[in-house]
Amino acid sequence: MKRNIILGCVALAFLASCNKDKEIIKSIQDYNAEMETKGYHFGDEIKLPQVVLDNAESVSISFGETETPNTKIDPAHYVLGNNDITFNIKTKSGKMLYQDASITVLANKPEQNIAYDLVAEYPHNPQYFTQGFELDGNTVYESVGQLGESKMMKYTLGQTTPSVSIPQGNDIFSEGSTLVGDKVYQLTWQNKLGYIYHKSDLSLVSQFDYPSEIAEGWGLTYDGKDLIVSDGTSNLYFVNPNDTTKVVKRIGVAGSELVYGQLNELEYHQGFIYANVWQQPVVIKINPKTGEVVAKYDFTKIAQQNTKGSDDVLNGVTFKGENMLVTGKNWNKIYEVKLK
Ligand SMILES: [Ca+2]
Repeated sequence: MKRNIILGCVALAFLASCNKDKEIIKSIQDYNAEMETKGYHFGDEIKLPQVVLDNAESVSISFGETETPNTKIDPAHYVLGNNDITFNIKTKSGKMLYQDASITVLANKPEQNIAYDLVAEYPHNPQYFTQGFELDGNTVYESVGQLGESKMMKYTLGQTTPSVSIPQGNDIFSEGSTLVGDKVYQLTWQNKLGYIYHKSDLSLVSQFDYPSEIAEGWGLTYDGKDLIVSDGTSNLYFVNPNDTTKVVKRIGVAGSELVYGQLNELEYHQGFIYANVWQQPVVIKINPKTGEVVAKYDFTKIAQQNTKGSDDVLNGVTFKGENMLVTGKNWNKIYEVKLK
């Protein structure tokens, strides 16, 4: 929601200054709209319109509780991706004007396009609406979604029949899953509920609640310390697996030209987070400290063989040694690629 408040514009005597206030607000709105498309980079200055500079005694920027007069895009205040801020303008006539804005910060370095060779294919049951996908040794742990069909299961890579399959209630829509030690964690889409299973036989250990700021459960992975959760936005949330009620860190994910939204299935591998973008045949490699997208893998050719509509899209990334495995919802294959 955008907000602007211009107080005291009722008396006729103030009409001229009120018109000026409206001009100031309009100039900031226009500038914001232009910059929301273009984006900023760290080190850039917010270049306030001339009408603001001419008529403001002071301008500050607030981020929730904190406030700064600094108009530089400084990592002390901004993260990559979308930042909600408010411009606070004190006019020379002593009035306060406020305008909310979303500041889009992009990475300084372009993401690398990484090529790969297809080295192997394995069968995948096309009935599986893949939501979570992880290989451990030669065992695939897969979470399957859709109401009435949701389940958590494990099977040997190369086979399609699960050795264990735990179905869920008809009101549950399963999402991402990940291994945490000898447990498996699984998210649900809108049930606001997660499950923890024993890895060995997928017997249920317990359920958990989400932190309230995670609106929906999408993808899930584990970096050895925290769970990493996607919720269909450009944000990734770090959550302690032993206390799932709080977000310990949030990053916004952006490349040099765009903020990557709709992040879905995830995989943490050797210091980086890999994510596929919903309804795009793309996997991105993300620096977990900053959210910067450092590399991109284009799976257009593989997706073209499997994607007929809007549901059967690429959704499943894991690693087999140094090679990446990818699959999708209702795909009949798992692909192993060697990254160049
Ligand atoms: Ca995965």
